[in-house]
Amino acid sequence: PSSYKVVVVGGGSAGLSVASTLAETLGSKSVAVVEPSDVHYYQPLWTFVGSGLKTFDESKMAMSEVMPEKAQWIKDSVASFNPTKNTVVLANGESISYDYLVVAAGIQVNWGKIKNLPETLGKNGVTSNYSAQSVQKTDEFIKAFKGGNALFTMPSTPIKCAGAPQKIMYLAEEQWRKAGIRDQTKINYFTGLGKIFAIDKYANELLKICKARNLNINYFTDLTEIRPDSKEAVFKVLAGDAKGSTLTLPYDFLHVTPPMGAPDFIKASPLSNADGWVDVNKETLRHNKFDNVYALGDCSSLPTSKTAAAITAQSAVLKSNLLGDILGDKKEVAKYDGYTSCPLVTGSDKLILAEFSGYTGQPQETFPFDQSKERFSTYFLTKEIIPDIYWKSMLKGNWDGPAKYRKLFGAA
Ligand code: FAD
Ligand code: UQ1
Repeated sequence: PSSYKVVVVGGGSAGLSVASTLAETLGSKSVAVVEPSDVHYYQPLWTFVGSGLKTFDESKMAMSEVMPEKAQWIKDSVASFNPTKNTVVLANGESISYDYLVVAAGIQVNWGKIKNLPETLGKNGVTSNYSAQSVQKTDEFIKAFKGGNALFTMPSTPIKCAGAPQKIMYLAEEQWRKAGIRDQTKINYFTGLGKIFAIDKYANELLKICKARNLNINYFTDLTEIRPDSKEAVFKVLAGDAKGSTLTLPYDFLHVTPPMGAPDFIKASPLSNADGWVDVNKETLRHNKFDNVYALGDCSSLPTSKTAAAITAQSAVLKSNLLGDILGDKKEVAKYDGYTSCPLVTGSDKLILAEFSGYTGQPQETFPFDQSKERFSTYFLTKEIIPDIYWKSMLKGNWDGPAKYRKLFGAA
């Protein structure tokens, strides 16, 4: 019978940034990480990989390399939770017990919800940056494109990195312009939502870019089907006069962002809220029903935009509160303010660095300049510096996000 002080479910961005500190503080054999994958991916790099600006290899590391030395890696997936018994059951049937549980299993990408997507992905111009299997195909298909209809989609469901569906459009458009085929190319963006970005400060700048580069935005439209034989994409209209009708468009290039949602095994468990996410307090990250359970990252109910950047702030709060429970010191309760960030790459040398609270909708920018303007400095930061911070500091539990720099630069 295996038993641990803390069991962490998931060895992704969130799980490892928490497990590192806990294992270091609580010592060997105290912390287990349940993670089935052999590989850990730095998914934020996939926008760059999909446009040929970084290699796929730079986005991955063997799980054995990034797993905290003092944590016990249980190489399996969690099948179910028994929070009243303080146990999790693994896919192999074994039960693991814990004093404290941290759930960090990420979001589930529902490829099968688009008719014919699983079988067409990576073939004949259909691709997605949202999978390790197809992200390199994006680069291949952008470079092989000879003009025609290019479509980029964003679903109406919550997704991870809400900017990624459009970042790849800006990078593709630039390549086609440079290749001299922009005149023969029509670019359409289809979003299931009514805005291009949730925060107006950044949405306004993005809309100017779309207008200047002749990128056509279609709102309230969800991709539902791909017809590979006729090379057509079918959309459902979600609002307006045509609500309920379908739109069918031919494509020569199609970048799909599939619908996503809470992982099924969480949805089916007593830990989930009505929408399937792990039901935690939005400030303390503690479960609303089970006091010894915490969650963070993409699988949590935290009502902010799902990014690795958000996890930098969440992990600091979670660790402070959980270590307070375990070590019994009566510190002040740490509170998460909804911080998140989306580095909106708009070309191969420029970027809009959105940083804001998902709780207030207010910008929370680190630097003393207007980050809604396209800049090379923030592009360089995102492409060359933040990946290093991720591998060397965040995964080791030593990066709490940029809040202290924001204060240093004089922001509130
Ligand atoms: P993940 O990192 O996805 O990790 C979840 C882990 O849980 C995985 O290792 C998985 O194997 C494991 N797991 C799943 N099921 C089980 C189970 N049953 N049992 C045990 N383990 C399980 N974020 C940014 O901040 N900036 C960006 O620029 C950015 N760009 C992005 C671009 C793309 C194309 C994509 C795909 C994502 C991007 N993100 C970006 C989002 C970022 O990658 C995620 O928000 C972040 O990885 C979430 O961390 P997580 O730990 O919650 O989930
Ligand atoms: C960040 O800290 C982070 O995690 C390492 C990201 O994930 C990829 C980000 O995208 C961003 C923008 C940050 C914020 C960091 C700075 C220096 C603004």
